[in-house]
Amino acid sequence: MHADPDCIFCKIVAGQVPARKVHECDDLVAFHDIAPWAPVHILIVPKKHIVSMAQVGVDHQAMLGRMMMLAPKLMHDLGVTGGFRQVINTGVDGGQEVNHLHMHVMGGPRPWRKG
Ligand code: DGP
Repeated sequence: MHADPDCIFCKIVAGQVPARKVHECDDLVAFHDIAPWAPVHILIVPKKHIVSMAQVGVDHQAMLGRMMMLAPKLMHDLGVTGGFRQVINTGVDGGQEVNHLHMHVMGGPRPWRKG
């Protein structure tokens, strides 16, 4: 598994930094965001260190499809019934702060920050 020793999400994937994980499979991990914008705010990350959507290629298509489709399952499992947002920030101008590809999945009763 490719990992960056300085990456906080790689450390969460490896279990070296604690996180409230809600899912783990061959290529993805999902856990609660430490600074939630919404009542339920999950991050879905690839286990492999990929910096952002600007670095993905055709080899990542299946993983990205699984990432996209994991969101509704997790929201259902976490009791979110009224809808949710899926957001990926890419690069500095995209507002990305952690340089390990991640999808925000946010739901729960409004009002909450639009982000
Ligand atoms: P972004 O701006 O898209 O790069 O969002 C990064 C998110 O990662 C932000 O909402 C806060 C979250 N985050 C940063 N560090 C940690 C951490 O150590 N643990 C958890 N659970 N979330 C973190």
